Order: sequence, then structure tokens, then C-alpha cells
Amino acid sequence: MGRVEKYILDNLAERGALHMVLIDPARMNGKEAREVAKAAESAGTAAIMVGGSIGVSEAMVDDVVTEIKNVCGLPVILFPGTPTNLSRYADAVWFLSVLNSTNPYFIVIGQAQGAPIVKRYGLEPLSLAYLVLGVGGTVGFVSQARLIPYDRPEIAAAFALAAEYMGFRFLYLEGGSGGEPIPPHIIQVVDNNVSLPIIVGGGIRTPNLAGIAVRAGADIVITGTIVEEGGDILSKLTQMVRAINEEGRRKLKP
Ligand code: 1GP
Repeated sequence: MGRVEKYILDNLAERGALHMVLIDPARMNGKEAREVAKAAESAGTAAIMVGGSIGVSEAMVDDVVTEIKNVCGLPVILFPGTPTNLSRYADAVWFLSVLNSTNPYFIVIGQAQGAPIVKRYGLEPLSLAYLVLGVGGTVGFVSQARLIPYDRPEIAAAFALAAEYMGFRFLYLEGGSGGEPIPPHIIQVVDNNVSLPIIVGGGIRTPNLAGIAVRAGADIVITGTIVEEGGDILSKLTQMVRAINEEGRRKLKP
């Protein structure tokens, strides 16, 4: 098992649930990302993810990752929309397959294009099954996902189980950035069916929504938009992490 995967799993075992910040280089430059990363580390965020669906070049990812690395000791995990979003300066990459895409490019072809780059850059690949649900947002549109409807939790559970049987190590339930959060009953049904760590993101704007996701079964909660909106990022992230830790501790109780 790689260093970052071990770090995530050890932290999960200790804290019950984790928070990660997502920085989209199309929306934030290196200097802005640096401030977010500093705040995230002080707030108790577990890792920084960097990536986006549209308008992200390798140079932009390099800029953001190097600025973060200058000030922050947390692992930086790439979250690539395409193989051109890889940076040699990151620690790891969510090596993701959009399992409910209708286009093989997003299931395995892009991954084949990127795999030799991951190897050359020495990035730790974190095998991730990625499912896009509900409205799906930009990522659902770009990756041509056949969106899983919220009134069909059994479809989400079936895809999640298939992901587990196929050997993926993590599962991401994506509701689409800036949209509405995935309803808890979906997370619950998925959690009842698989033992993979479940990552949930999209539309989680408040500590309360983060707590609801963890209570339903999320192991890792991702927030992107709230840090893009500025304001008192340290305070926003501190409250977010507190809510996630609180629910996480409850999960650890026998
Ligand atoms: C997008 O799930 C993430 O992939 C984050 O969504 O920007 O809505 O926090 P938000």
C-alpha cells in the first residue's frame, strides 16, 4: 500500500471521517491556493485535492501544487479531469474511472493515456471508482455520465458493489460541484452494500450538510465551492472539519 493511501486509511481509522478541500486551478491561481491550503492545514483538513473539469492545463496545476507545497505539509492529491491535469509536484492522484460514463474515454482510455505519465512522475495512484449522480453538474456533462437518479438508490448501490468487486479501493459519489448535495438516503444505501471508503462531494456548503453526509455513511467529505467564494476561509473550514470530526467520532463508537 502506498504512503498516501496508508495515511488516509490510518486517519480514517483514528478519526472516523475526514475532510478534504478541492482546489480547481481554473478558478484559483497558485497564490490564492496557497492561502486556502494554509487555512485547511490549520483547520484540520486531511488533504488537498487539485483538479477540474474544464480549462485546466498542466502548467496551471503545477503552479497551484507548487505554491501549496511551499506552505503546507498535507498530501496533495490530483483529481484530474483529463490526463493533461497531472503534475509531477503532487504526492498522489485519484486514478479514477467514471464508471457510469457512456463514453469509454472516461472509463479507461484517458486513464491509459495518463498511466505512463503517473509512472514517470512517480505519483501514487489511488484507485477510485467515480459515480456521478443527480443533476451531475459540469463533470456529469463533460464526462458524458448516465446520471444515476436519486429515486433509484439501488442503481447507485449496484454500481458501488461492482466497483468493490472490480477491486477499486475508494468510491466517490459526485453530485456535481456547486449543485445540491447527494441526499443521505443514497449514501446510506451505498454504505449498507459496500465496505469501500465512500467519498462524497458536490454542494456541501455548510457544516450541517457535511455532518448529514457523514451520518449517512460518508467517510470523506469534499468541499470546493466554499473556499472559492472567499470570506473567512479558516473559520469556514474549521467549522466544517469540526462537524465532520464530531460525526466521525460517533461512527467510531462500538
Ligand atoms: C466537485 O464534489 C466536488 O467534484 C466539490 O463540490 O464545489 O460543490 O463543493 P463543491
